Amino acid sequence: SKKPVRVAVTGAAGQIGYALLFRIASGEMLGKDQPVILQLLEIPDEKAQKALKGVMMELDDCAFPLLAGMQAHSEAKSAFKDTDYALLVGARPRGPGMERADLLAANAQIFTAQGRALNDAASRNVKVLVVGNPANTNAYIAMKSAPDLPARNFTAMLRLDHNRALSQLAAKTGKPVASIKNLAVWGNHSPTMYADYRFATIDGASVKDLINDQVWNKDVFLPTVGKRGAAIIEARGLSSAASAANAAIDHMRDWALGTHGAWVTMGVPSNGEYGIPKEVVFGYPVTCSGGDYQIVPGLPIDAFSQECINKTLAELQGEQDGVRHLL
Ligand code: NAX
Repeated sequence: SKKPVRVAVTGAAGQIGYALLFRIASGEMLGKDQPVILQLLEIPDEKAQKALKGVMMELDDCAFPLLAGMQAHSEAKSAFKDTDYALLVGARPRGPGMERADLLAANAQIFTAQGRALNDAASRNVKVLVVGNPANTNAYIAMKSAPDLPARNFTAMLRLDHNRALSQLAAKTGKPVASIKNLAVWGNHSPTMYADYRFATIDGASVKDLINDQVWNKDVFLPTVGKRGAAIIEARGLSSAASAANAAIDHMRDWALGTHGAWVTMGVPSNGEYGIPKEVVFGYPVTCSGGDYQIVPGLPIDAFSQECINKTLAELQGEQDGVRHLL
């Protein structure tokens, strides 16, 4: 049988954590033959640590055959020791009256510390997924704080946007979600993201031709996907949790086990692809194989798409400029 791998999860007692840990432990992320050791991080606060213990009691009670070990941590360096995968879910939420700059600064502090801890303690091949918002910028901060690790091992979650877009396209076309191929989401995990179905196909037919409605694209589809998080909060009274955890599972599974040619969306540091400045952590269509990802090359960008990409890039660069002095 396979040797266990170490999976660190931060914010482990939060609502995404609760929807995520059981699926990792059951083998949905890394495969039904891959034992895992969970290294769980929460803030030192007594209530958070106690809640984490409760989640671990429930994990125990599942008697998962693949769960080879589990630890609670209140400090990043011990939580990330030798870890092969790190899912950075915990972040500082926007409190009442909190300015955007304060939010960026609070998260910059968390993600510089966690980036350094990964740099010092994690496996040299660690795969990092940042879920905590602002996810792209937090991933950028962690990457910049971990100079001894490969930059490309730091990624941000845009998979929820990707999956939301797939679901809207399935509803619009009346076709199964699984039949839709080659969707791309560009940019920031925020309402400015650009979900792009120009290359998407269903059973070989162009989704763009099937829908053939640019007004729907611009006035219905993009706002629906972009504002979906707010719509969930409005309906549920809480932010997306199970769907966010599901997207995190999808992202890590595909990165680790491959997509067999299928496109998925990951936020990854740019090497200048599609004119995005180097190091900006940007949502791109990628394929995964051999434990690595490749940005889909050579896609034509029309005027409307360029305008959308410029807008989401400008937002990301604004965030990045707002934290650069803190790095
Ligand atoms: P919760 O508030 O339920 O849980 C967050 C947990 O993180 C808390 O238990 C808190 O104690 C812990 N935490 C805070 N700072 C920490 C630190 N420095 N180290 C370790 N743990 C820490 O939030 P939840 O609903 O689970 O959401 C978590 C994050 O995901 C938020 O930042 C949220 O904005 C973000 N999201 C990102 C999404 C994406 O697609 N990228 C979608 C869903 C979600 O909104």
